[in-house]
Amino acid sequence: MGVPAAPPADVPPIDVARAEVLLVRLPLLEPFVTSFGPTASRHVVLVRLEDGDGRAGWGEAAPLDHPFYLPDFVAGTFDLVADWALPLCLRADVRYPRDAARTMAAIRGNTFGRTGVEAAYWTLFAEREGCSLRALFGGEASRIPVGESLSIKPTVGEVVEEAELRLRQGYRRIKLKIAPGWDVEVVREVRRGVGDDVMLQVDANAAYTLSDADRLAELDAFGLACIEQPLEFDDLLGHAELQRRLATPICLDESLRSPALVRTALDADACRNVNLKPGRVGGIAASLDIERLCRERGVPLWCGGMLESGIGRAPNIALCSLGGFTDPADMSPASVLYEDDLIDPTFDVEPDGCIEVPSGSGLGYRVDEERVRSRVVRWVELDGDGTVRARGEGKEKG
Ligand code: OSB
Ligand code: MG
Repeated sequence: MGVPAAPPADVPPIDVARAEVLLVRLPLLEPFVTSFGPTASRHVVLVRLEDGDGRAGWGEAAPLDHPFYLPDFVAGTFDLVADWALPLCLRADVRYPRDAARTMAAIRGNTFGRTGVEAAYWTLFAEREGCSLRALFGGEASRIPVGESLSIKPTVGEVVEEAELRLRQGYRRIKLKIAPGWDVEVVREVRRGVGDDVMLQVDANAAYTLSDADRLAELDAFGLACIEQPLEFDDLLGHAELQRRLATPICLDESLRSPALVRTALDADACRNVNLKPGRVGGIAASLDIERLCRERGVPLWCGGMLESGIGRAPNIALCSLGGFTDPADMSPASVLYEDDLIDPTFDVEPDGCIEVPSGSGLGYRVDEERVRSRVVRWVELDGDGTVRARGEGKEKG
């Protein structure tokens, strides 16, 4: 159906009675290693909105714990959400999800925090309407293809082994993390191991400079779907210059932090492939705008991941059901990354490399509230008008 900019008069507004912001620890099975270093500790910020009838809407803000991917980091995001983004929405008496995005547009940057709040409004609205996020976003596919993003490992052999394992499990695409000194050889060995027919791509997480252009051009020999974010996060013109020297399409991740930046990057030919993470581009309404832009221009588009829990992945999976998402998503299930998930049951990859898009109302998954509360390290509770009711640390919140 898709939500019009202003909902029809007969759709009752959301009325938030109570809100919580929870900083929650997620137990990673092993550190996730990229060119910016290991991510060994993982927390996310959860937003829980409750209406007067006791219905809940959940959202997740998932920057990393540290500021080495982008400026956003999880402790700062907790304060941003609890002290600014959520009170702004509650005081403005936001009544529809798109109004939440518009209200928070007053906040500069801090895209991950704003998205967590916006997602909670979308899921509460869907829950109240008894419809799925997929229906709300206007998506169609009932299943979506997924790929996996492979951490940097002690040896090339271990990367080849994991790539082969994931392909046996059905994954449709392999993405290798690269860094100077961990690039051409790894790609050569993985390509040799998996064969020419497998969709393969690399992600540099901004580890190179233009002076590495010749080295990066050596990757043209391996039939990669794209080279993701080779240069600095704020260097669109550098990427345009590099694209002129590469046959492989450049994909941007870190650089694309709003719909306007996606448009600018495409106009400048700074990328020919788009990684969309709702938290990075400024939210769900922003994601819907970018999906339309890429579909109209015929630009390959796929959903990236931020090691989210199932609560964070849920709206991403629903977005992927829209026609503009052409390539497999970085949406591997929690079983690959974590001891357990915050949703129960969690989703899994089926033998053909797809995950099912939920058709149930609201988030589409059951949140394991007991597990969530056992992992809370910091929390704030607010009234429906944005007044702080209580705040505390860890176990008090049982
Ligand atoms: O660059 O795409 C990235 C995880 C954290 C931060 C940045 C990135 C990633 C991934 C993981 O590649 C993808 C996933 O969530 O499974
Ligand atoms: Mg990336």
